[in-house]
Amino acid sequence: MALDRTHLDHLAAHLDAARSEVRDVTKITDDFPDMDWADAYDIQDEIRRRQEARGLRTVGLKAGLTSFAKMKQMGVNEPCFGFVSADMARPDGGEIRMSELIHPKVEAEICIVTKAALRGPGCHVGAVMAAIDFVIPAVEIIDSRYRDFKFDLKSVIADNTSAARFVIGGRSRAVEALDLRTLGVVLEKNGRIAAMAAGAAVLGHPAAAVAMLANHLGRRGQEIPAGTFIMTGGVTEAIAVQAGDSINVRFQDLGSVSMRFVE
Ligand code: 0L1
Ligand code: MG
Repeated sequence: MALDRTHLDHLAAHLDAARSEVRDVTKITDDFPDMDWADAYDIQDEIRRRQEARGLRTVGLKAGLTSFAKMKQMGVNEPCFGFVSADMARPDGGEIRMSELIHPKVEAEICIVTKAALRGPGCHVGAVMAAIDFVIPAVEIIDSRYRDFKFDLKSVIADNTSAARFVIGGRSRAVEALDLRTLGVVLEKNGRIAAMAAGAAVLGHPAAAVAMLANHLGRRGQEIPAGTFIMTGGVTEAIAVQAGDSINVRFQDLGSVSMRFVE
């Protein structure tokens, strides 16, 4: 750990305020170049603690930067992990207010809910498959607090991996009824196909993202509890949206998730 408690608290307050005041900031490693990976996750944990203390309920975990298209888009080569809270959830087919966000982008995500705890190290795809209660589709709306999405991985992790909104829709299915690798996803923006991919775009298998999350938490002395909602990461690159845009994502065997962006 390179930063002391005072700096960690200061940076958590800084990013937390940027989120609630809907304003962008420069990446925090500009001022704290020595910040290490543990610091980045400690800042994220402190943001989570502050939000929970204000009554915001954490309702799930997320993996980000798990598809090769997304890593390429952002110029990074490893995933990151964060959390989602109840205030970020919006209904399927509903409206997302642009005035509450800085510069949102959408990501189509295959999500799971666990029925057993997962703990690393050594967690693998097989253990994850045995622990999946059901699979459900969602769209994540990311909104980096960093100006023009200019950041490095440590800054993004501290900023709770750009988490902002999410919409769960479609229908849930038992994992045995699906092939998560060949599960096709088509993302339409204003009625036109903007991106498409299959589940294997996520680290070869979406369950691999969950195993990486369990192993990451294991290194921090934590686990994924039973009953956890987990977003495995966008299958394609993220797609920028503006007021007036409609998004509809079709997930093979899982139905559709849609939303409209309004002023
Ligand atoms: O969910 C994600 O993949 C977000 C990762 C953070 C980087 C970004 O803002 O694109
Ligand atoms: Mg995502």
